[in-house]
Amino acid sequence: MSKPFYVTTPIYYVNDRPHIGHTYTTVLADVIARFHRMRGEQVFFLTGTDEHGQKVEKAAAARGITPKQLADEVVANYTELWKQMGMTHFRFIRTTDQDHRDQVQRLFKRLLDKGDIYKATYKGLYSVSDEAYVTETQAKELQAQGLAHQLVELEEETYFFRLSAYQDRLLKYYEEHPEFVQPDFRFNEVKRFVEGGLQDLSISRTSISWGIPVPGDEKHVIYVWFDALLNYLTGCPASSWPPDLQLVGKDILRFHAVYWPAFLMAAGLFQPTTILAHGWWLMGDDKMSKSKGNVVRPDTLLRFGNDALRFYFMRDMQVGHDRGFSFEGFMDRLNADLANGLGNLASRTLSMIQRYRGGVVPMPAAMDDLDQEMAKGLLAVFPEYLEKARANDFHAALDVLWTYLRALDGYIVKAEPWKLAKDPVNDPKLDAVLANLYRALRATALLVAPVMPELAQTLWESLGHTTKVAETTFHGFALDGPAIGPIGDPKPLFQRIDKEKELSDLLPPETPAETKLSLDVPEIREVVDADTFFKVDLRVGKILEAERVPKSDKLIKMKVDIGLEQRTIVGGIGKAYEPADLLQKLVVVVANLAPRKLMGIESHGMLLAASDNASKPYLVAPPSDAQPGFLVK
Ligand code: ME8
Repeated sequence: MSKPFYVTTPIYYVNDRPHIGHTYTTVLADVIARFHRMRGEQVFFLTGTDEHGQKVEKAAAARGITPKQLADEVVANYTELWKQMGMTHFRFIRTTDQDHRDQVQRLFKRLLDKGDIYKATYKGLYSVSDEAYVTETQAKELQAQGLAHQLVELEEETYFFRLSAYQDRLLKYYEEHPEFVQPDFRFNEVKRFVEGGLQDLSISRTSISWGIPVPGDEKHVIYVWFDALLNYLTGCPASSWPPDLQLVGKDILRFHAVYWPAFLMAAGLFQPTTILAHGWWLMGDDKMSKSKGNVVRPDTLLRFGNDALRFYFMRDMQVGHDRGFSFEGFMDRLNADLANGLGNLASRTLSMIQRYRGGVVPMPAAMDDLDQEMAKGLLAVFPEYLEKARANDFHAALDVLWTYLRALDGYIVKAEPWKLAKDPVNDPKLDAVLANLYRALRATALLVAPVMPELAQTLWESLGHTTKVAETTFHGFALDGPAIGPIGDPKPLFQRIDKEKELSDLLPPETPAETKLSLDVPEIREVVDADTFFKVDLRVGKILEAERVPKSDKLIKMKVDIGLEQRTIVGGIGKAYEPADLLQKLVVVVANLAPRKLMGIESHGMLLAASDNASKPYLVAPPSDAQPGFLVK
C-alpha cells in the first residue's frame, strides 16, 4: 500500500488569536486532505502552533503572564476554532510538546557532531528591527537608505548552521525538481535568492530565554525557525514521511524552500516534496496582520456557517495570488453562488421530481440533442474538476463547476419542464430533463464535499442517499447510474443573506490602539520654502518589471513607466515587497533626482514610500485611475 498523503500547514505563532489569514491556510489544507481521502487515499494532516521565540516572549511580557500561559490560552482559541470548523487534522502539534523538544535537541546534537552546526564568535553589525546579523553589503544598503541607526555593533558567541555548504545541492535539487515550489514565479524568487549566495545561519540566541536550550550549552536557546520547521518531522509518523504538500503563505516561503530542505539534507532525511505558497488576504492594499490590527476574525464570518467561509475562501482566492477581502464581496459571492445558484437549482429540481414523478427519479429512455449536450457536459466537467482540484486549484475547479450549473439554469428555461408536465406525450423528454438535473446535483454534492462538507451532506441526503458523501470515492462513480431510491426531504441548502442588514451589523475591523504607541515617528525636518519644494518633480509611474538585485535582499531593480519614458530605478524595498507583487503597481516617482549607482546599477529616480524609523517601507500609491506621467503636486 502506498504511503499516506501527508499535508502540512505552517504552525502559527501564539502571540495573538487566529484571523482569517490563518484560517484560510488551514481551510485549504483541510479541503485538500478531504479531497485526497475521497480519492481513496490515506491522509495525514498536521497543523499546530509555534510557541517559542522573542515575539511570544514579548507579547506575554506585555500582558504580564508567562509565555506558556499565553501559549495555552491562544492554543485553546485555535483548537476550539478548528473543532468548530470540523478540521480533520490528525495531530495538533505544539512546539512546547515534549516529543518535539526532544526531537529538536536530538537533531541539533546530530548536526553539531557531524560538523554542520558549529560554534563561533560573531563580531559585526546587527539589525535591531530585523533581529538578524547584517552583512557588509546589507549594512551599506541600510546606510544608503538613511537607516544606519538600526545597526548596532555586536560581538557574541553563537551556533551557526553551515547553510553555505548546501547552496549547490539546493540549486541542483531545484533544477531537477521543477515541482518543488508552486507557483513558478515564486520558485524563481527562491532560486534567485539562493543563486545570490548563502551565508551560514545563526541558529542560537543568548538574548532570549523562551526557547529550547542548546543541548549541553544551556545559556543558548535554539533559534525559533530551526525549532519551528522541525515540527513537520516530529509530528509525522515514520510511515507518512516525507510531506507531500506543505502549505505556506508567501511571507515564509524562503524558510521552507531554503532553510528547511537544507536542515533535512544535513540530517540525511531530505526527500522530494512540494511547497505551495499562497498569497495574502488583503484589506485594501495591505496585508492583514495582527501587528497592523487590520484583521478580520473568523468569528465575524462564521455566523453564516463553516461552509460559507470555506466556499468563499476556495472560490475567490486564486492560490498564489493576493486577494482583497471585503464583507460585501463575501456576501455577494454567497448569495450568487449558494443561495441563488446551487440552492435554487436544487430546490427547483427536487420539487419537480416530487411533483411530477412522486419523488422517484426517472431513468431516461431517450434524449434529444439538448439533453445529450447537458449529459455530455457533466461527463466532461467531472474529470476536469478533479484534475484542477488535484493541482490544488480549487478556484478554477469551482469555476468550471459553477459555469456548468449556470448552463443548467439555461437548460431548464429552454426545456420548460412545467409545460412538458402538462401532456403525458412529453413524458420521455421530461424524464430526460429531470434525470439530467438529478445527476448533475448528485455529482455536485460529491465534488463539493471537500469544500463544503455540511452542505454537500444535506444535498446528498435530499437526493435520497443515507450514506456519508465524504465516504464515497470519486473514482469509478457512475455519473449516469440510476438513483439509489426515491429522493429525500428537500432541505434548503443556503439561507440568502440580507446584505444591507448584515453590513450595518458588522463591526468595522479592529483598530489597534497599541500599535500607535509603538511607532517610532521621526521629527519634522527643517522648513523649506515652496519654491524649493516645487523643484522636486514627482510623477505617477507604473512598475513594468521588477527583479531582485543579486546578492542583496534589500534592493529591487525595476523598470518604471513614467509616461514620457521608461526608467530603471533601484529601490530598497526588497524586504517589504516581492518583485512579483510590484508588477503593474502605480507609484510616485521622484523624476528629477540625480542618477546614482546602487550595487553597480544606475538608478534614475526614487519611489516614494512611507514608514516610521522602525517599520518597513509602504509604497505610496496614487488612486487606481491615475495615469503614468501625471504630475504629483
Ligand atoms: O509565520 N493572508 O506564523 P504566523 C493569508 N510561526 N494567509 C495569512 C495571512 C494573510 N493575511 N496572514 C497570515 C509564522 N497568514 C511562523 C510559521 S512554520 C514552521 C512557522 C497565514 O502566525 C500564512 O499561511 O505569522 C502564513 O504563512 C501564516 O499564516 C503565518 O502565521
